[in-house]
Amino acid sequence: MFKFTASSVVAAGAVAIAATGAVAAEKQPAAKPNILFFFSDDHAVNAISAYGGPLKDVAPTPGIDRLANEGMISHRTYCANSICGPSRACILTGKHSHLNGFMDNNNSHFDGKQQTFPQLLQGSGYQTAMIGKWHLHSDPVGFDYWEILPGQGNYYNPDMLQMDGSKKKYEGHVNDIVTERGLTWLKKAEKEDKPFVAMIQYKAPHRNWSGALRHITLFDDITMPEPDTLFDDYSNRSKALGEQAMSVANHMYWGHDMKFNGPNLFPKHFASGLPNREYMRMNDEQKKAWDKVYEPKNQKFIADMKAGKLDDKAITRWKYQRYIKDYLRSIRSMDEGIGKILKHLDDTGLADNTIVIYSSDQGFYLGEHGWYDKRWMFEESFRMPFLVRWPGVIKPGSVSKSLIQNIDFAPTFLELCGMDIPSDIQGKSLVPVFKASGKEVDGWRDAIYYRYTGESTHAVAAHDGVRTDRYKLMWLPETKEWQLFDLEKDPQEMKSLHNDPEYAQVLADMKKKLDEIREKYDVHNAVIPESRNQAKWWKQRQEKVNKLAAEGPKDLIFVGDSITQGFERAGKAAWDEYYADRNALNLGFSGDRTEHILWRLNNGNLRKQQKAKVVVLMAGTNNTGHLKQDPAETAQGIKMIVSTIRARCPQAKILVLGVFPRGEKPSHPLRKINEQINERIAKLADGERIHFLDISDKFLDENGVLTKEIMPDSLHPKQKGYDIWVKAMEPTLNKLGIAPLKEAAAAE
Ligand code: SGN
Ligand code: CA
Repeated sequence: MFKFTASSVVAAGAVAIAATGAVAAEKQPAAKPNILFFFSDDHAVNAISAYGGPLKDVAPTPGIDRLANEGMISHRTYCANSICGPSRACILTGKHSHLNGFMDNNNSHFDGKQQTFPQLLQGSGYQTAMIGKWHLHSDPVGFDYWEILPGQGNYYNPDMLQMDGSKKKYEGHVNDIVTERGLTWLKKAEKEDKPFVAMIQYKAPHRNWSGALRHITLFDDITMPEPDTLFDDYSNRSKALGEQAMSVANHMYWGHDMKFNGPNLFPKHFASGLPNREYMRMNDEQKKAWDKVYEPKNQKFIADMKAGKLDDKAITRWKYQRYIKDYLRSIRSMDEGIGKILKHLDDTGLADNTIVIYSSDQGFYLGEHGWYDKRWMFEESFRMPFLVRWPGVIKPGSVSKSLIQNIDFAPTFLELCGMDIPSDIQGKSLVPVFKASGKEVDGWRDAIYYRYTGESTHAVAAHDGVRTDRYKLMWLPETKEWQLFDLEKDPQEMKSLHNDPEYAQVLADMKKKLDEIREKYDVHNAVIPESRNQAKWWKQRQEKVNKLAAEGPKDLIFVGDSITQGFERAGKAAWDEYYADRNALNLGFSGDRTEHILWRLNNGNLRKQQKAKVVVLMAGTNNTGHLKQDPAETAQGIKMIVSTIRARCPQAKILVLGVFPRGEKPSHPLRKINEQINERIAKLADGERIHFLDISDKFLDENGVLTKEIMPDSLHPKQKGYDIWVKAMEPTLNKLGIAPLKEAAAAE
């Protein structure tokens, strides 16, 4: 741990205070503070007593509340994309999902090699650790130490993935284990002469909401207050609200969610199919303790149902009670764990020199709108808890209303650790907000951007939108609908005002705001994955190449558009000579722009390609040709493709080809655009995994003219063009690890 040398502390007077851990009226912040980041999964502000809320008295969270009492609570912290992996990716990168590439849980793989705050911190004199739930499909990068739950992780007797690739199984409840693993690391880190950044990330209270066994009788004799909107009928808003699959009434599993054993007896009321797998993980003794508590209640419910005592509403109410109590039970041991670690900081005198934050990846519906889960831009799931204690800087008991977003965490950590903030980070450092201790900050942001891509799980419609201090505008592309809410008059978001003539001006202003904020955050087609499945040939080709990819690892993969696909037509002879026997795969699709390639790569084209050796990429000319797209945008699309390949093919070298010249003469406007793309993407080369090669000149005569002999339509090479291409590229492929042609032949 960082001990308090004079240079580490702004004011010499603080040294003594910090070292003794004494509470002093005038604390001085350390120059190199430690950062302890507590993070959880799906914790709604309504389930934290410091936020007030209806459950504050029945289910207090004293551990977390300490941070509000001794520091600041933020009432306006929002995620950029309300699901797990995406929120975490936003936090690591300081960028919105479309620029960090992790758009959704189901299809995305996080490219850990992109710029992230832990990597930037490595080598800066900080020790970094990540312990607990990670959920980004790839291993953590940039941490000196990590130990993570695989995927979603388990509540009981969980496994944890180790840095060496092995798994370790721990007995007990996951919250207790994360706390213990966190403490163990902290105790080691304390002995080092370096400050630390530690991320201690709990699984709770994620579905299926399971408490430590010592807590499963909590709230037994209480009826939890119901939210006003438990029976929301979704009138006055888009019909998409009624089409999700996350309602307490209709989408709770008999086993998994409601904790019944045995077959679903009442299929009209309970979704069946998924048993409680957490129960199956318990040992006999744990099962016994569990059954003792759950079985009598379950049997009573079954008897009441059979006796016809419960109508539909009563059943929903019963389900809500079981749900909310289990959810709150799963929080209790986490809150205890946080309390325990905070006490450890007190006992060791570290508290004064450590900035402590509590947050969660998104909010959650606790029955509001009849729902559980998240994803929507409505307040309950859009909001994140955010509490921070910074002794000597933040006044105890501060309350902040500044608009904060999870993309702000990375730049905040960097600034707190004395690092520069790279200019492509989209979030803002929160240090001014912290220093303001609840006062308004001049020039702070006035709007937050949100974007949810849509995912099959829970069938929530894709949407994006903007929230200001008072209003929220949402756009649902599938149904082409606007939703507008006045949060001051309608905090529960029960009526969209987009058609209300009295709000016509507000609507116009908010639409403008949305346009501006999309532009500000580079939300443009080139980086937003898009399928072309509506074209039959494209869908079929997609299925065909997915099958080829799934057959097993290829050595050499070509990613691109019609120019790449042309290896199957005009370039067939060249392909046959050069690549047919070199375990190669052609992922070229005619007409594809960067956004279509992005979609494909996350939807099967690179399945099972973790061992690919070289991926050749040429893309962008259709962004130019179809849209005359700004080369900066197209280059950003190519950058996202490279990032996606890096995540999916962690061993591959990526050869980015300069986009081939198009248009006959050098002055052709589209040729110029492609040249500008190339200037930009040349910079993607990192001397390690990413390489750039521009062979444009080889296609041109001495006057820079693209002759018909090489590309008859001034865009697509004919046979001669393909010959030029493969020959010009061969030495680079060899350098990158593809055995030279002759050797390949000889090896057979
Ligand atoms: C699981 C849950 C979903 C939840 C997602 C995403 N189902 O799929 O209810 O929305 O995780 O959650 S479960 O049957 O496995 O419980 S997230 O927090 O990881 O984004
Ligand atoms: Ca989550």
